This record gives sequence, structure tokens and C-alpha cells, in this order.
Amino acid sequence: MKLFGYWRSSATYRVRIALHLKELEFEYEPINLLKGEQNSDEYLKRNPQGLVPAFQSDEGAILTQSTAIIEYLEERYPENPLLPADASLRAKARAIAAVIACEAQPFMNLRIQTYLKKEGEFDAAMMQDWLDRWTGGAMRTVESLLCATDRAYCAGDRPGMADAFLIPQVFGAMRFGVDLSATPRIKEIFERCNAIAAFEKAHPQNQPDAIAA
Ligand SMILES: N[C@@H](CCC(=O)N[C@@H](CS)C(=O)NCC(=O)O)C(=O)O
Repeated sequence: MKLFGYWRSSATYRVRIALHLKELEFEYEPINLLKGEQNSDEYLKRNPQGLVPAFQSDEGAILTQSTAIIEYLEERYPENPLLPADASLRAKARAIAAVIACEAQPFMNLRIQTYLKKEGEFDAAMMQDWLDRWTGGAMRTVESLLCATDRAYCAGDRPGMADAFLIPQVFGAMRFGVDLSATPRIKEIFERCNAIAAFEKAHPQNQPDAIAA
């Protein structure tokens, strides 16, 4: 199987975490977003949206959308499950993943930020307000979901799908200076996950296309 992605893409980082938690071997093909490779004719055949990641299964199917890819991995390779056995905890894991994928990450996306700066004439202060309001707001929602329990991870006592969404989101939010001072549960889980080998292997800085910060 093969993952097409970019070292600093949070959606690609989610899939890397899922693959490493499942202990699956995969090839990695970098798509350089800053060079616009996501919009090349060759890549658009894999993902007509011009977004990373894309994923090629062992059977040759091309999959897109990190949530769909991770759900596919969970169904196709049930060992080392990413979703809890309990149905309400499974729903909680999916809810956290959905808040991040639908309501936090899209506001930080490269093409959205490019549009706001170029077409919307957003300056640095307006951009920071945008990110704090929308991305920060969604992360405060995640914090309140996490505060409802005192489990070690997002949805139970082992890391899984929701953690695979949360940790890249925190990485991205920190990069863009989103204020996370009011989210201690997120910080605690972030630190706990980052001490695990699967998360370490998936970290952007440990990818072959990483550019030294
Ligand atoms: N909902 C998509 C989001 C994918 C996405 O936003 N990818 C970003 C990187 S994290 C991207 O490819 N951006 C390229 C661009 O904006 O041109 C998923 O979960 O796969």
C-alpha cells in the first residue's frame, strides 16, 4: 500500500498515525504542496480535489479523504483496532474526529489561507482572529468533549482514531499560533500520545520530505 502526502499536512499525518498504530507497512510518496504538486495532472488523477492525502490499497484501489482512508484501514485490517469496542465510545471517537476534520482543520488549509490573504486582503491580525475564532473554537469544543471523561486517551484507555485526528490538529494549531491555553485535557493527551512510538514515527519532522524547521 502507498500513501501520497506531505510531511506537514495534518490530514496526511492522521493516516500515518493510523498506519503505524496498526503496524502496517506502507510506501510513502511525497507531494510537495508548496510547489503545487497537488494540482499536477498526474496527482489529480488520484485525487481530483487536489488535496492530500491519497492512498493506494494493496488491491490497487485509490482512496481519498483521511477519514474514509482510516475507516477503510479499520475495516480491512481489524487487528490493533482504532475504534473502541463500546458503541457509545465509538460514537465519541467519531464525533471528536468530525469536529477536527470538518470544523477545525478546514479553516487552516493552505488554499483557504491563500484565498483570504489574496482575495480577502486579510492581514496578519485578521488571519490570527480567523484562526482563533474558528479553529480555536472547534478545539475548545473538543476540549469540552474530553473533559466529560478522565480517560487516558480521547475515547478510552488506548490511543485510536480520535487521537490520530487530535495530535496533528494540535501540531497545526501550534504552528499557526492558535491559543490553546484553555485546553489542558488536549495538552495532556497530546503529550501522552507523543511519547508513543507510532506517533513518533508519524511525526512530520520524521518524514523523508521534511524540511528542517
Ligand atoms: N478533508 C480532507 C482534507 C484534506 C486537506 O485539506 N489537505 C490539505 C493538507 S492538510 C491540502 O492538501 N491542501 C492543499 C491546498 O490547500 O492546496 C481530508 O481529510 O483528507
